[in-house]
Amino acid sequence: MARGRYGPIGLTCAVTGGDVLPSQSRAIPCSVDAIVRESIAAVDAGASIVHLHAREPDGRPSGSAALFVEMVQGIRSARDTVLSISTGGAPGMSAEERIAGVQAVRPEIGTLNLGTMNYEGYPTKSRWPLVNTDWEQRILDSSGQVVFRNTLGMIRDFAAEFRRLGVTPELEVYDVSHLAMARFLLDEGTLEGPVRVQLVLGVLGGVQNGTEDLMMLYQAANRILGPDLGVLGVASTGYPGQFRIGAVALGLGLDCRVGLEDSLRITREKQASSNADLVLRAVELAQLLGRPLATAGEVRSELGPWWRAADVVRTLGLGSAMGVTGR
Ligand code: KMH
Ligand code: ZN
Repeated sequence: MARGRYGPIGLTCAVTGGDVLPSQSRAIPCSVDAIVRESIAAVDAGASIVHLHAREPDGRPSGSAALFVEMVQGIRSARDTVLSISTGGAPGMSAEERIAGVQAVRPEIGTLNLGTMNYEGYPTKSRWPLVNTDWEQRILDSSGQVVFRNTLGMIRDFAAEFRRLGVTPELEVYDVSHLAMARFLLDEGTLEGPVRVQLVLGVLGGVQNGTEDLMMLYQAANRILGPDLGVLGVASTGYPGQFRIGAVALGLGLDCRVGLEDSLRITREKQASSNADLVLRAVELAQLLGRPLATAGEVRSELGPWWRAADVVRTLGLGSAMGVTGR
């Protein structure tokens, strides 16, 4: 479902991720304070949604519930923004670690990845031969062996937690097969429509990040999900993919995502100095194409049925999790 070609855009900023390595860019925020600062700056630059992963202070990807709570407290106490918490985590994390953030903070949105796949940045090792730490070196050395594990059992378990907590799943679609999985999950009742979907382009293991790839997935999403398709957004990796695909998505009336999780460059020659740098470019594109930026309230009004059901609890003041009482 497009909101209309002049409708407000829900712009997500993916501020840190679990795949990019701190040695690749000094701009990647790792400590709680840095992630909070970058998130606030991204919101001030125009992002309606902040997508979070957690990292230990040295930058190592983490599934620590405590870190998610600290980050969310810092962001929520400073700005009214919609939060999306990753359950993709990073390669090698257990299912328990991956769902911990969503359980701890009950965000508006949590990511739900729909299939086991290869998952690599494009030949990272040859592009970034030098890293500063042993843990980053181990990640580079594991290139070629990475499996992003999302079994049907895991997907059902995560979805059940989302339903219980009143969190809207954002379905991460890296290929057409994930739309078939979404259809299956809707038909068996694991998911309820209309679903929020993010097309993810340019991960090695999924589709490439060409405009044709976007149009192929866009058409397939509409065909396979039909009236069950709710808000549709796009994330694309690398430069210029992030902006090129973002521009097409904006033209189609879709949401889009930028941020250092997906791309470290602001131009071919220059690294982004912050997440806000990337958000400001996306805002320029939105302005050129006549799309206003969605407020947090507008994004919340389009969240899925589980969020709306939990809203009754929130309105009655019965919620106790941070995400419920924290706004
Ligand atoms: N790293 C992105 C390409 C998640 O966090 O669950 C996909 C992503 C998924 O953001
Ligand atoms: Zn992510």
